[in-house]
Amino acid sequence: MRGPAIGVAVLTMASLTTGANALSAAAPAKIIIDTDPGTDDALAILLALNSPELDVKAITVVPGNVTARQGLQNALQVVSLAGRCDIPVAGGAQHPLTQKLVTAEFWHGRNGLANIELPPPQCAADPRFGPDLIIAAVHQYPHQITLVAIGPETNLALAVSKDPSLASLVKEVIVMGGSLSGGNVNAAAEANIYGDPEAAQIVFKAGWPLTMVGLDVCNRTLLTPAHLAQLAKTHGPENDFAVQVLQFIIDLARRYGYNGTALYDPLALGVAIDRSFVKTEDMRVDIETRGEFTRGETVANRSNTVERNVPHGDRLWIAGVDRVRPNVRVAREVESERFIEFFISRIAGR
Ligand SMILES: [Ca+2]
Repeated sequence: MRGPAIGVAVLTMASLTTGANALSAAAPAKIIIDTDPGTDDALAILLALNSPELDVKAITVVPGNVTARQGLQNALQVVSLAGRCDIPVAGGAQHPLTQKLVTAEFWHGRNGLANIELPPPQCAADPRFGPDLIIAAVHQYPHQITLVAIGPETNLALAVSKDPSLASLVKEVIVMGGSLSGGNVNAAAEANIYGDPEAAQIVFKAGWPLTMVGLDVCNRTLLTPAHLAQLAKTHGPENDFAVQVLQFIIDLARRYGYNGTALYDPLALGVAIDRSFVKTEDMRVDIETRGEFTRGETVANRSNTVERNVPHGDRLWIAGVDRVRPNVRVAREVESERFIEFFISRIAGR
């Protein structure tokens, strides 16, 4: 764990030679959360706001689980609940790049927040356009910002398309999305990628350091009724809200045969806080944007090789095997119980 005492020590010699980079190693990690709130988004935001390892520079809202308008309202309500009106919260894209918006009130409640009516937000929306806010923040803090995308990747795609220099100026990008072993929307696609596959392909091909925290790994972070009972023993506005949200999604999951709910978006924030929650493997991952059955699938090359076919008479034949360069650190393992306990500890009593 990084501690404040280390930060003071670094101020002496290292800052003279390497400047901001040395400081940032000890200071809280600067992040921007791009989100479609969303029940698990709300839990992820609360985790981030209660984690001293993170310095949340902005929250940008993307349509997905709910419309852009509802999502902005929800983000403002959650940030208000946490008493953090100092954090800019901005709207962004109003729809996916090319396809129709698919919303998920079915899973998240009619308002996206488990039908819980939070008080009207105390915080006001930042008037800037989310992707522009991302661009400005990355330039203000070059090589220091981690973008954590926990919704469809429309805003990130718009930002890096408008300003390709972001690819070399962000510290890293952490995405909750995709899967190496089937989807939740259908057999192939995970919801965040399915929500805007063209945007996801731009984000996956952008050339920035990208970590994928996928569905298959998140599914192992199953917060059970026993965990919920543990969190329900403590109280506070955020704690009580989280308990209500979790109760809603656990009840919903039970109807589909699950004894608990996976902490999808919170795990992406967990990785931003402490990378050792997951183990990753470097792979070439592309997004299927066509595909009769597979639109929105994250197509991962486990061996990072492709056969090279060349013309040979009236056919092709295999002339060799080429290596492909990995573009994604794909989470493969997760210390799920440690993460769930960590999540609970950060929300408890807040
Ligand atoms: Ca989300």
